[in-house]
Amino acid sequence: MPHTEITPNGYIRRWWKEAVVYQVYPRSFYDSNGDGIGDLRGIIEKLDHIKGLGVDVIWLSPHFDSPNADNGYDIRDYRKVGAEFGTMQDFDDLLAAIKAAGMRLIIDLVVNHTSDEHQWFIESRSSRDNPKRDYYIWSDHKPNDWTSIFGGPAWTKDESGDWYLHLFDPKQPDLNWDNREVREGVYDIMCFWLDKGVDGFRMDVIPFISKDKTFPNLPDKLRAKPQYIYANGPKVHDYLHEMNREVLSQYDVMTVGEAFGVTLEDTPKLIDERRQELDMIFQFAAVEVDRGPDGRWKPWTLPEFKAVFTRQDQALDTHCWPTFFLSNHDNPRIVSRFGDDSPQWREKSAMLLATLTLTMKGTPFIYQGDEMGMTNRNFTDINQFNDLWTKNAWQEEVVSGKWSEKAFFANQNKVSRDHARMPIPWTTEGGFTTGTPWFALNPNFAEVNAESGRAIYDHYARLIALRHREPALVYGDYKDIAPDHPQVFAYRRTFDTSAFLIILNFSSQPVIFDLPDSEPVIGGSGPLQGWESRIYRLQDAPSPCGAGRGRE
Ligand code: TEU
Ligand code: CA
Repeated sequence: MPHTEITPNGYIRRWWKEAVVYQVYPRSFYDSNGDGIGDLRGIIEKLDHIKGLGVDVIWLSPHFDSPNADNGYDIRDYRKVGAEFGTMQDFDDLLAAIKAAGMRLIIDLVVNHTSDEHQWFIESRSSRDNPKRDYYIWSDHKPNDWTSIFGGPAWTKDESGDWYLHLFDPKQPDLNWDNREVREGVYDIMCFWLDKGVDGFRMDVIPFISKDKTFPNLPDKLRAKPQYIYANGPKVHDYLHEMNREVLSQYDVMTVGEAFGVTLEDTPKLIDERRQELDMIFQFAAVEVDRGPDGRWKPWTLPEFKAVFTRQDQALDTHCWPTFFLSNHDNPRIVSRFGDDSPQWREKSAMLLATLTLTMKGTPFIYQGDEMGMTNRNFTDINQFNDLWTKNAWQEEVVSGKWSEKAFFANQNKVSRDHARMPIPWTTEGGFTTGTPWFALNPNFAEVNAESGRAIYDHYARLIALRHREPALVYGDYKDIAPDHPQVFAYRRTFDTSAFLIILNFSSQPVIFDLPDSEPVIGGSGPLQGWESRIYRLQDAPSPCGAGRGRE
């Protein structure tokens, strides 16, 4: 263990706590060869765009060989680059270019399940006595009523007459982590990439890896949210600790687990650094604020949203480190969801959400396109969607007659994962590809693109630079100073000798709010205007004019 430095408020300093992460969804980032699909060379060509933001780490969504039932989250060969993304040489060149630019790279580890086309599953399903039969979870009858996160039953009957478990699509069979050979196989894959020099992993639905083999039925109250059962298998902590001991602790890397279904109460079990499992997890409470008990869209309020962060802060002590994210490839666009995507307010509210993301406690994750203020689109036809989750919902909700088409589109236009998956519009002409894009660009690309989004991009870059200069914005204590205010999100970050006050107007109306007399570090002066965000530095000792900490 290298020399450890502890902050005055008790955090062990680590590079990944101080980092800002940018997520690339390669299929939609930039197409370098005109086949319509974003690729690894495309990321190299646009690396200056990422580097210019000042981010430290790139998280690359799956770049592996995959039949793409779930856009790469169904992996056929973990040691092979997907042909549409390029070659292993392209990967090595990308990694080298990222390092040369002074950044790090983490990749997606998707090992709760494989593709059904993975060699292990091909062997496993080939016969009941195949040596790899036990690599997956088989049963000679349907053992329970578990449902797939994507809809329908979680068990599929195979040709042998046995049933296999898939918590996602039938093309994503779940691995049997109780089999030591499976775990070793996964650890080998991890070492393969770590030895190339990658700096860690984002781990897909990692709390789901351990299954309760007594297979209890879903309790009634969790029927609509089975993830809270799936995330609580009996051995998840044993396996993550083992993975840490055997693999992760041998490298200076970061891990962030996608903790779908993990409660705040259970979070420290995964990330308390004394337990040596994961470094960080993604908590879902903030992005579930606009979802009802059935997962459908519901209106949200600012006090509910703010309360998530106070609860989180109170639940985690200095042995745990949070993340902050509002979007990724599974979520709608932040400006449409938490901001205002009308032409008048899109840019300002996108900037406010950037200010929020980069001044909160927890390692911030930015999703590609948010730095240009990309929006949701208005889907009007089922054929405009790509995502299997939405297509399944169409079958279950509309084709079955349960919902009207109108209700379906009203919901999907709020929640669809496809909002985030449209290709990046680099120019007013689109500029993603010279060919036909694999998925249509958002029809607003002429107005919303990297060129027109320059002011938003520059704002991100300024904020990232500020966060890097100011330990108070990384490690500082967090306090919401107006939790009940319906329009304003205002919080302090205080640290040793420095402190900041961040004030965000989550509305298009000007607001009267008690503001410091000093000039903000970022933001305008006078009363707080619609969607305005400001950052004030608070003076330690009250200044003669009375500005600073003593005043607010
Ligand atoms: O996501 C887990 C997951 O369950 C989400 O897709 C969830 O359903 C969604 O966020 C609800 O809003 C991970 C990946 O991020 C996702 O892209 C994959 O489809 C999924 O696992 C299966 O690998
Ligand atoms: Ca391509």
